[in-house]
Amino acid sequence: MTTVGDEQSAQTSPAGGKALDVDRLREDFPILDQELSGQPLVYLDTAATSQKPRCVLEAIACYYENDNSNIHRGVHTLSARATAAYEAARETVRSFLGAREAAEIVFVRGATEAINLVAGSFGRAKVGEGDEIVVSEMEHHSNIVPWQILCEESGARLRVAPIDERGELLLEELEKMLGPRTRLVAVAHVSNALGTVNPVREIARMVHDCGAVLLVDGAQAAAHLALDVRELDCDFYAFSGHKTYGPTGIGALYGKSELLREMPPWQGGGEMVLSVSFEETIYNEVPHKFEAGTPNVAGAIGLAAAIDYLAGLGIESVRRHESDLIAYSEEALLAVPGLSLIGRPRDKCAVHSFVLDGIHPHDVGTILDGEGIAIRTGHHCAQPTMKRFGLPATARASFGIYNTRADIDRLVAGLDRVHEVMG
Ligand code: C6P
Repeated sequence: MTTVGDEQSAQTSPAGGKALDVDRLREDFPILDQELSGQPLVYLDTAATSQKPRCVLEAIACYYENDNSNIHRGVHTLSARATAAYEAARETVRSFLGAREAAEIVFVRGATEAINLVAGSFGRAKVGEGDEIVVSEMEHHSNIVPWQILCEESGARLRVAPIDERGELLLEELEKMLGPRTRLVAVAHVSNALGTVNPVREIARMVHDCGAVLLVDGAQAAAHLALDVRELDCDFYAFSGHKTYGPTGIGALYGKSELLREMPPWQGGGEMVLSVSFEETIYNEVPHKFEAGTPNVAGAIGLAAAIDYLAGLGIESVRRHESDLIAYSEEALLAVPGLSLIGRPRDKCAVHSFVLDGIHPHDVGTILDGEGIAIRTGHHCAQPTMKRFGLPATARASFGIYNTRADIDRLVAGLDRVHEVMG
């Protein structure tokens, strides 16, 4: 047994919340009630995408069965109902993120599109030759490549704040990089490859002290942590619905209203305009200015249903349950011969990345699949993070509200099977 990083991982414990009735809530997820390879499914890939509770599936079906229409356009009743449901979903997201106004919530396809929107709009308007964008070494490709494209086009420079062996951001190194040339800092709230929870509030203070803005990639945080963008004091916050028990193809970008109002449009089309002539086009108000074309109405309604579902469970209870899973699985995994956990951050959320001595992660994933256990293997779209740890890939088990200690026991038994098969 070896560990990468410091000996002790000081898992922060949640403030409270009552215990989740996981056996009961699993009944809300029809997909979990099936066998794979003759074994009950154990789903440990929520970081890639979460499963969807029945209320989300029903909300989407109900919309298509009763209200389906284009929005903000028709005068007819169905259009009015669809518009009201879509805008109500925006209000649900506003409240979920703790934003001041619904106008600060832009519906997008997901975290990737949200970040590209900021790079393409804020970046195009505010970033020029000699300016600097700072990201961290633990970012997902979605929070690297849009900034690389922006830098190529603008002549700005991309700088990378390093992480340590635990998988924690070196805050003093980050602070040293910030200066008058810094325009924007983009960091994950939670790393998808390491599970690290970044101290966003502290980072925001540093970033604002140098006059730059902070974008937080919340793709891996939104389903797991209590969020309050005003308390975090970030300027932009991005997340995906499908990792938050909602459908694919929908997510949201929060942006402080003064920034969104100043930013130029990103994509052009219907809905983002008030009037168009060949001489002059007048753009719509935020957030509609950033929602060109017919949006994913059903997706927004499904996302709102997912957020209501999570809120009904209580995010403190979710955090409490998942912290227990992280602590229980950490101990269990470290007892597996030849297993190394990659990253031992003191504040970890819902993810364990690991490698087994002498066994390729893909073999681990394939053999576990044969045992009915779904994990993710590969570089997790975080190749620079893998490089930092000198690895091409890891195996990753990630947790959600429906996972149990019994799932982790099955994972550990599955890893014994991996050893048997691989000799
Ligand atoms: N990570 C994973 O298995 P989209 O694809 O737009 O919904 O999310 C992109 C994204 C952005 N940031 C982070 C931190 C992420 O984890 C992801 C998606 C998945 O880890 C798929 S690669």
